[in-house]
Amino acid sequence: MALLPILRYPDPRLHKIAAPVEHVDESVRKLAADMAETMYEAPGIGLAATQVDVHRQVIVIDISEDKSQLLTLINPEILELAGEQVCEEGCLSVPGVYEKVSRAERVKVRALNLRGESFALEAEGLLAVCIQHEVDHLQGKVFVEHLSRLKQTRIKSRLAKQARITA
Ligand code: GNR
Ligand code: NI
Repeated sequence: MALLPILRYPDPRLHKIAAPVEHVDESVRKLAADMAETMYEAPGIGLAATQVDVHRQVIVIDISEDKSQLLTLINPEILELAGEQVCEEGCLSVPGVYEKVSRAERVKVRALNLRGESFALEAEGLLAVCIQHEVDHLQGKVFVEHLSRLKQTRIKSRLAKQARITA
């Protein structure tokens, strides 16, 4: 296993669109394992391959307290969205920024697991938020793009300033 470096907003590579995985092979299982290790170490509750500069449709999620509920979604497809909730979101690619985002309350998603088998999952609450946040990443969208232009500009300048300080 290996820890992978996480891209930081506003890196343009965060806007690349991930390609579907054609075969769930050892390279995909290795990627998912490395992503899970990276997510747990961060720590975060989700990670999309886009964030580690791999533009393939792979997501890992674990919203449990004790790291016991690892979910891997390959080629996720959102089948249904229902209701609305507002959740304060953060992102490992936008460190230190937490903002309220409105999303669907419930989501039904179909994906492949690590054995290449198709499964469907219905989620609500935080898990539903996390799935939508990660699927956005695979489509090149960072959560701040749900915010006003003004907030996006402020966040960009704050992160650029931070990057100058830490450089
Ligand atoms: O760790 C994370 N926490 C989080 C909190 C609220 C809504 C979404 C998230 S996902 C985030 C990890 C991450 O950046 N995934 O892409
Ligand atoms: Ni994120």
